[in-house]
Amino acid sequence: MLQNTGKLAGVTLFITGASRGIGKAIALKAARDGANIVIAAKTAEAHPKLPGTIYTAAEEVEAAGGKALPCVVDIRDEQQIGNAVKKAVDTFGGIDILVNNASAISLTGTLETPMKKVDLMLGINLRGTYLTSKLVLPHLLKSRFTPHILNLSPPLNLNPMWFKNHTAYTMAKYGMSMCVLGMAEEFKGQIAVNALWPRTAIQTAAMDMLGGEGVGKQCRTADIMADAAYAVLLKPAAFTGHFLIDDDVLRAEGIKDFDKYAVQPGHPLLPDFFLDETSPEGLVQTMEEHGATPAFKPASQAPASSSGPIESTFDVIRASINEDVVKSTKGLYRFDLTGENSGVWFLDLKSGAGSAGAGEPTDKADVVMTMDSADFSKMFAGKLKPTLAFMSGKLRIKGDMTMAIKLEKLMSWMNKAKL
Ligand SMILES: *[C@@H]1O[C@H](CO)[C@@H](O)[C@H](O)[C@H]1NC(C)=O
Ligand SMILES: CC(=O)N[C@H]1CO[C@H](CO)[C@@H](O)[C@@H]1O
Repeated sequence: MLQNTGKLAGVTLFITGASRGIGKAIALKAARDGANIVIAAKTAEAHPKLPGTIYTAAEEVEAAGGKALPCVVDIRDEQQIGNAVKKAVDTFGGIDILVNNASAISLTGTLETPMKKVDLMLGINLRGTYLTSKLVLPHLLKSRFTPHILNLSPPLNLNPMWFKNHTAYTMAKYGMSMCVLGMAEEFKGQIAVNALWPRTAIQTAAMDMLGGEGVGKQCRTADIMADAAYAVLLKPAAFTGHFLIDDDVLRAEGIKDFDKYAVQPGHPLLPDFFLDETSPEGLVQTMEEHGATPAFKPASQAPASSSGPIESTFDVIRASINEDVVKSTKGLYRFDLTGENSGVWFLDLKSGAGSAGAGEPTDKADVVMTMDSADFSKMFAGKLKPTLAFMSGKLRIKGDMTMAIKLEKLMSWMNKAKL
């Protein structure tokens, strides 16, 4: 756990959605330093299933050592936010930090999401964040401390997999992230504007309600977000425009033991939305599992897999080329392979003793052949006639046709040589 430093003593934080969960955890962490907390949230009366109101949160803030100002605010209402901002400034003399946490969620498809829900999500997440920022900004610009805006929103990941099942929610949440993108530049040198998002699901009352029984042990506690937010809020104004992940932030602070944040240490954790794996192969696999179409396959970027079926076909090709073949061909070939072993390969029968392998040819190819990688292997193994492949549309040829015909001769010669 990250130690408190006392550095937020006397600093005023305006936190939306602070009556429960992550927002409240951030409030309590700052309160332990002796910060002033404006709890701007909708809940004045306890929800039967979701305990906690702005008043119970205020009591907890005071008990932790902070000063609290609970304000009933619907962040869709300009007047109500304006009043809360004024009250905060009257009470604490200014506002130094804005945490935009308030958020609505409906993980439903386009046809299943009533416009009322769409408006709610866009109204709270996107518009509410923009509006609260707009009204708090003039006070941040006057802050005597290092002013910050911290939005609880994800990195702007345009992988369609994160849109497909819930386009409206993703658009609304990304609206918060776009506020970071824009305002970080707009207020560069004056205000630090960043986004923070959890790596894993976080246990909150709302999560228990959404996820049902058993989801809790796959979560980390809201403390990890509170500690990460605290670390970010102590950074200088130059630390801006970042899309941060909670455990990355804490690792950079020297935290090594993340079990302390787990609801059930050792239990596998549920990854949060919007975060992709770092390996391109893993990413393509995950996308396909989720029914999304990868815009590219990693093999077409880095086709150098040295053990695949295409590589072994090229081993055979390399073994059959020599100066004589080059002299009689004088052509540069490019193969754009699709399907399972997609990638770009070249066959240089133009210079020296010839060469072949993965990647783009060094010069402009005389002929480009596009086909499925499996058909390519079959063709070079003599199991699919190039002419037939071409006629049936399995093989597309662009460029010099005579070169393509020469290649057919080379192939039949290769296969005879093998026998
Ligand atoms: C989208 O929904 C499908 C079907 O319910 C599910 O299998 C998949 O995991 C979901 N993907 C994401 C990214 O939520
Ligand atoms: C009360 C509230 O809206 N809390 C939100 C704080 O931020 C997290 C992360 O976006 C949301 O899951 C909570 O709903």
